[in-house]
Amino acid sequence: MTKTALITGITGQDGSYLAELLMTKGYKVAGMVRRSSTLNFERIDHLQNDIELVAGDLLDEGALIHLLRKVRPDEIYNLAAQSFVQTSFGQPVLTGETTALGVTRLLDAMRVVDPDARFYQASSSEMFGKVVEVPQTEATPFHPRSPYGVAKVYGHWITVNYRESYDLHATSGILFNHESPRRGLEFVTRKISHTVARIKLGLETELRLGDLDPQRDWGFAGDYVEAMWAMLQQDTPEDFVIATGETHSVREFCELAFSHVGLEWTDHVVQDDQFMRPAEVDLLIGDPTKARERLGWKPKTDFASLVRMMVDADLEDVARRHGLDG
Ligand code: NDP
Ligand code: GDR
Repeated sequence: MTKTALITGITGQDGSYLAELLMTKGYKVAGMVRRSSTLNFERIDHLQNDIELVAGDLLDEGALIHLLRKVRPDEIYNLAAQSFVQTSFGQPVLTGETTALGVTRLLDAMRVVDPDARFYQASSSEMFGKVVEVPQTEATPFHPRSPYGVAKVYGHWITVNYRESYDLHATSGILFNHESPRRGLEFVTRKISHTVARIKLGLETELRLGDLDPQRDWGFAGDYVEAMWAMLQQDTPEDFVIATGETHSVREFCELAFSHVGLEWTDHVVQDDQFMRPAEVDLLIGDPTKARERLGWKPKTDFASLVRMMVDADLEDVARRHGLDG
């Protein structure tokens, strides 16, 4: 029988990769989209004939109830969020409404309409924040360092709570940073790959960044959506850390991205206080042992391949947009 999946956040980076994956597995895919004055379907343009787009917003529980009655999904992937850490310092209440309470609204709608569906919550390594152990596992205590991280901790625990209180098949995937050519331009990896391409093509000379020391466990988004799906195929819902088990600094990402196009990063990178955060997360490195043992999941794309993939994609894209030779 064909399964139906509902993806919130389908217009985002992960939503587009997950929709592609589920379609190759024969799912009927519905994606929740919120109203905007201009269309922002760039990442899912190529899928639009094959997926159903339904209107809704994590801020409106009534709309979520109607939406679930209409779609009747077997699996719900809650990827929607205000996901940019820096913005969460400037818009902490909106971030809480969407990224924290939004999870309760959707879980509650599922409890009312579709208690037998399976639910995935997009939790984050930002919950570990000021880390209390290295590497971080499913058992590591949380110490978030931003309103975004705090909101994700709420989303994580409300998912656990609905699982325990109402016996829902609700899973929280604690995913470490994952990137791709579809990453939003304000996140540091894509900001670097995109600006490196513009510098290489003569459209720009400098790259302004904040702190270069933070270290992240960076993987490829295409690999990570496979883990989301695998988690919902488990008979018993549980939480999993998804990571590569390697960490690299922002500085290392710069070095590799510039050297890939034959440039020296120190000639172009300028530090700029406006990109510094009131509280920083210095070091993240995940231990994906449980995911490997229980889900059979492991990342396929290493750090250097990820950096090259992103720079090459931006070189091609920027050249095409400007009518230049890539
Ligand atoms: P993006 O920022 O690329 O996408 C976020 C999505 O959420 C967009 O589709 C956006 O819609 C939607 N959205 C925002 N607010 C609302 C709202 N009020 N109602 C409905 N939809 C809304 O995020 P990613 O794809 O990178 O991440 C997916 C999820 O995983 C997020 O929850 C993120 O916090 C989490 N996460 C991401 C990690 C990463 O490294 N990428 C790591 C760990 C967790 P619109 O296009 O209209 O703005
Ligand atoms: P992060 O991603 O905060 O880890 O959250 P981001 O790419 O924004 O920052 C990574 C690190 O780079 C430092 N940095 C800069 N960051 C940005 N965006 N711009 C800069 O100019 C810059 N200079 C240095 C940051 O301070 C930080 O240390 C991402 C999001 O996808 C979250 O939604 C997700 O939950 C986590 O990853 C895991």
